[in-house]
Amino acid sequence: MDQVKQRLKEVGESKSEQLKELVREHGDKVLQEVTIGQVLSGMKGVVALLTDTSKLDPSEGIRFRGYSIPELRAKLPKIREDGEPLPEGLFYLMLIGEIPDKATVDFISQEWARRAQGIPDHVFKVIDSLPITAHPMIQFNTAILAMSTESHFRRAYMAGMDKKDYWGPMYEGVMDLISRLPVITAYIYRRCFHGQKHIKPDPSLDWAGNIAHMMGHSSEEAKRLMRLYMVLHADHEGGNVSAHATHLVGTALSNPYYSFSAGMNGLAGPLHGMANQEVMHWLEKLIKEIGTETPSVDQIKEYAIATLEQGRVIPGYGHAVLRKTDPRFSEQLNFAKKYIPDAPLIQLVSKIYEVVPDVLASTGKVKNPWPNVDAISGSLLSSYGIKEFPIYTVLFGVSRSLGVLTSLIWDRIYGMPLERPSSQTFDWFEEQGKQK
Ligand code: FCX
Repeated sequence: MDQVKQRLKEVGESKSEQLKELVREHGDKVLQEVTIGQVLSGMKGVVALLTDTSKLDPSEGIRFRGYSIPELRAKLPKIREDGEPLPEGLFYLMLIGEIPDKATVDFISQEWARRAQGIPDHVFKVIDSLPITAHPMIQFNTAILAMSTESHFRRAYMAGMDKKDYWGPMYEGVMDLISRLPVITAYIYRRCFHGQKHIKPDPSLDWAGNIAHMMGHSSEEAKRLMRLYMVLHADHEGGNVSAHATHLVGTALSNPYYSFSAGMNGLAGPLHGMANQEVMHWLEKLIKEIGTETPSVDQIKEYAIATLEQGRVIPGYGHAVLRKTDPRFSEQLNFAKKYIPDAPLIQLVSKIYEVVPDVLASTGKVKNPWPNVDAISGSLLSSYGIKEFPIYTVLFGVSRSLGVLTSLIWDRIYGMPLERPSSQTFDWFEEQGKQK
C-alpha cells in the first residue's frame, strides 16, 4: 500500500465510523424546509449532498478543506518559491484533509508519471477512429470510457469484494485515471490542432507541467500557467453539475471511469465548463462586429445589451451560488496583470468587467451579475499561445478530476448508498401549492 493510501486508510476508518454514529444519533434531525420554488428552479439552496473536499461561500468563493485560494498559494508546496502551488498538493489536501510536505507532493508526481504509462493501445485507437473535427470533449470522454477496461473497481467487484473494501480499488482507479488524463488531453490536442505530432511525457516533470509540455507549450511560463489553471478549476463543492453527476453515477457503484465520464458530459454544457469556450466566441464576435480589439466602454455596453436582447446569456458572467466576483476570476486577472499586463485580450476582459455587471444588474433578474472563472481563463490561455478554444473545456475537465474523483473515493469510504430522491408530477406540485 503506498504512503498516500495508507494515510487515507487511517483517516478514512475513523471518519466512516463517525458518519455511522452521526446517522444513528441524529438521523431524524430536520435540516431545513424546502419550497416549491426551490425544487422547480434547480434545487438551489437545498442541502442534499455530503462533500468534504471543498465548500463554496456565496460572498467569499471557494475554500478547499477550509483553505481559500490565497491561503493555498501560501501553504501548498511549489517547485520554486515564486511559482504556483502544485495541483498534486491540492489533490492530497482534498483527499486527506492535511497540507502535504514537498516530499509527499513529489511522490504523487512520480506515482502519476509512472501510472500514466499504463494507457492501453486501444484507447488511442478509439480516439483515432473519431474525426478530428469531433469536439475535443467528445474525444476526451470517449477515451475516458475506453479506459474503463482497466477498472480495478470492476475487477474487484466481480471477484466478490466486501463493502468495506470498496474504497481501495476506487483509490487505485482514481490514481490511474488522474495520471492518464494529461496524456489523453495532449494526444487529442496534438491530433486536432498540430498534425498528429505527438510529444512524449517527461517523467521528470510535475503533472501540470507535463500537460503544457506534451501540448507543445513547454516554456516555464506556460507550465506556471497550467499549474494555476489546474489548481483553480479543481473543485467547486458538490452540487455543481460535473461534481453532482460524478457522485450520482458513482452511487450505483459504477466504476470511476463511468462516473467521471458522466461528470464530463455535464461539464461539456455551455452553462457549465463549456462556458470558457463560449466566452471566446463571444469575444471574437465582439471584436469582429465592432471592428477593433480595443472597443470603447459604450461599444461593449451596446454589444452586451444586444446579446441579452437576442435572448442569450453573456457567457462567463453569473453563478448559481456565488454573489460576488469569483475569486478564481480575480486570481487569474492578478496573474495576468503580473506577467502579461499588456496582453490585448486581458485588457479587453478587464474593460468588459467594468461594463457587463451593470448591464446584467439592470435586467433585474440576474442574481449574480459578476464574472465567474470562465470569463478570463480562455483569454489567459490564448495569451500564452494556447489559442485553440475547443481544448479549454477539456483542460477544465482534467483539473476537475482532482476534486470530483477525490469525493468519489470518499463516497465509498463513507459507504454512501444508492442515491434515489423522489419525483412528483405537476399535478402533485399544483396540489401542494393550493394547500394552506
Ligand atoms: N447572461 C444573461 N442572463 C443571465 C446570466 C448571464 N450571464 N446569468 C443569469 N441570467 C439569467 C438566467 O438565464 C435567468 O433568466 P430567466 O429567468 O429568463 O430564465 C435569470 O437570469 C436568473 O438566473 P440566476 O438565478 O441568476 O442564475 P442561475 O443560477 O439560473 O444560472 C448560470 C447560473 C451560471 C447558469 C447563469 O448565470 C449563466 O447562464 N451564466 C452564463 C454561462 C456561464 O458563464 N456559465 C459558467 C458558470 C460556472 F462558473 C461554471 O460552471 O463554470
